[in-house]
Amino acid sequence: MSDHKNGKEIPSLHKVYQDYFHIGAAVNPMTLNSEQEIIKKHFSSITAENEMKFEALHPEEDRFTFETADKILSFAKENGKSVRGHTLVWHNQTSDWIFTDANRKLVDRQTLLKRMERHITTVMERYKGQIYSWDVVNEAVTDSGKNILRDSKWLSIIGDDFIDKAFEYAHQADPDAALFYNDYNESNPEKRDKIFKLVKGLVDKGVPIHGIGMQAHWNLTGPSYDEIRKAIEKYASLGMKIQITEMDVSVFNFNDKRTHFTEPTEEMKVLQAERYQGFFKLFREYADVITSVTFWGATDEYTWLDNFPVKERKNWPFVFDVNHMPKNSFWKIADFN
Ligand code: HAH
Repeated sequence: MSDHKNGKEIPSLHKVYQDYFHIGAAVNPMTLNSEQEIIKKHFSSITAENEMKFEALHPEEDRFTFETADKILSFAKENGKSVRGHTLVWHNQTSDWIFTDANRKLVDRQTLLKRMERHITTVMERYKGQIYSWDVVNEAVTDSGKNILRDSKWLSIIGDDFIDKAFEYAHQADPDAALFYNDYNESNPEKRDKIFKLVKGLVDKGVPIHGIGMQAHWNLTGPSYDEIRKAIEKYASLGMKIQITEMDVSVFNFNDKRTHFTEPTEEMKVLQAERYQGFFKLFREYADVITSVTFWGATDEYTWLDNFPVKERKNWPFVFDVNHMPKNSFWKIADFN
């Protein structure tokens, strides 16, 4: 990997931002190998893309599987990287055993609370002191309708306070970890107001919550800078820290079904660079409340968006290209003075 591009030295992105916030990347065992040089040079924080999710760590009631997550933590330690934890309570990628008994019937509230507590406590105590912030609850708010909370087994079995309990157990397990509520479509005005109401309710009840994770799965046309700014300001008005937790800037609109592109068009590249410039300008303005900005990957060689929401639609959402070279999107956020 060369450190120069056309005679220009490539600065380390996290060093450029050291007086502002962490620059993070989601990693997995494959990218920790294939994209290792980029991860080491440009990111001060890492998050396991899938390896700390419920189903990865706790496939059966009495069996925890920490090996892969442990390796990610060792990489972080050896390379001086901070770690964000993702995620403890979620409706996806969660083993079904937690909701059911031996006869495959749904368990009662007390049983599920006990199981939730054991999961949170075991995981957080194992990594105590090594993880600066945790996504305690992920994506509990619904996108449509007037309800605030999404229909899920956590909600139907425990009730609205499953969120309060998750934060209480988490705070008990590691009182020094910053505890986050994390969600997507976080800048959409309707969903933003629901997230705001939910978190305000928690804060008013004295639930130990410290921040809101804005996933930031954005694209070339939305959300607007104005919507993002309003979301940051509303969330921060609750005294919450903000982390940008899963940033990627898709070159497609969500439902664009075109799968034939083998590389991004010039227009996509130009627009993406402009968008990255605008987003990071905004983040720098709010550096007093934003404590980290994590991309949901590192280079365009691999992204979950290659298969979501449209299968086999290659995407190029990051600031490093498929060959790990800095894109114009990189220079727009690295060279801002
Ligand atoms: C996220 N959901 C999850 O938090 C993360 O764990 C996963 O690896 C990828 C994305 C985002 C999401 C979305 O943007 C739209 C619909 C459903 C889920």
